Amino acid sequence: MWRRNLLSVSLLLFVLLHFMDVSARPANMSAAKDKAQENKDENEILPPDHLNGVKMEMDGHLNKDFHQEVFLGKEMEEFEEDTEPRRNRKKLIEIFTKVDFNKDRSISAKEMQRWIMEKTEEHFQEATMENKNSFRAVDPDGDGHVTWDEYRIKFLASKGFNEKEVAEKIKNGEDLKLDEDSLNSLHSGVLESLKDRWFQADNPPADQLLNEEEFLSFLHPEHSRGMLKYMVKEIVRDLDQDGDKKLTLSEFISLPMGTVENQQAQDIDDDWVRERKKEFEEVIDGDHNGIVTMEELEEYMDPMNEHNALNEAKQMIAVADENQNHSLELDEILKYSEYFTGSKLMDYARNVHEEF
Ligand SMILES: [Ca+2]
Ligand SMILES: [Ca+2]
Ligand SMILES: [Ca+2]
Ligand SMILES: [Ca+2]
Repeated sequence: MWRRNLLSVSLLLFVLLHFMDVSARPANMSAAKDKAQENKDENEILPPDHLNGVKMEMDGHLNKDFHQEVFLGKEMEEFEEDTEPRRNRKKLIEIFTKVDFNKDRSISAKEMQRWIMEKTEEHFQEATMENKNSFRAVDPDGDGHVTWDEYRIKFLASKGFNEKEVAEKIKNGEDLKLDEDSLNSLHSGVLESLKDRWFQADNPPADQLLNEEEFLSFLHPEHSRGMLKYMVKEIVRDLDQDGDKKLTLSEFISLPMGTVENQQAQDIDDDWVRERKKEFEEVIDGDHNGIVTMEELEEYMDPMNEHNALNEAKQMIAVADENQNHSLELDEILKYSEYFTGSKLMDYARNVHEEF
């Protein structure tokens, strides 16, 4: 009797401990590790989730740094690295002087719009430069063309597969399905969606080879009309729950697939929902009928859209326009330095007039 009790008690303990062990395991560990690894190995040859100067990311999240990106252009990193307020202040004053095109010491919405377009172009030039290295990485023999197989090998190698083995298999026409177990370790469907995107980037006449320019639109769809449409289609597919290829507000504010690890954090964060609701109703849904179509989303995400740039300019001015004259003066922009550059200036109020 005593023994039987002991046995059931220890069994219960075992079950309890086991259960506790499972629930105590941090769920995000492996996901976080994978992500860091991914960023390190793949950022050269894999289409990025985040595109500088584009309002939405590939995973459907709003780009929260957008206005800083289009205000700072390629100087963005300088502000991040430079923590010295005096230098940042000087740089911000320099920028102010440049944005103020007619030199009346005040930035109008038109001037800001023009500046935003210029900075957007700068991001695209940077992407073009970076693409030269990325293309070299996928085209080692330098013949200027990359096949899907060549790219697929490089991609799998960046995922930790043995490059020679994979190359051999593909060369011999062997099915990669032999590797199904390891392929399962990739996000499901990632190869298919890359392949879709690859053939989408192949400009007519389709020769199934990408040259450097086509590879640029593979990595950076934001400046090619066809690829922009493709990116929008992908985002709508991920967010659309009833399959009508349009987005309602509730579809837009629920979490996209594949971000479940952040669910808890985002549940707590009401701001996230509030911001998305505001963006949906006030900006993305152009005709304000409660439905976002692919066309509306495409217009919203197009970085070269001048109408968007003007709206953004007005929004940016409104944030700091303390004297309500619909333009920005130097003291306003210095006071709201953190909003414009991401870095705070402690002594913004002092010496504003000394510079002039
Ligand atoms: Ca001006
Ligand atoms: Ca829908
Ligand atoms: Ca609409
Ligand atoms: Ca003002």
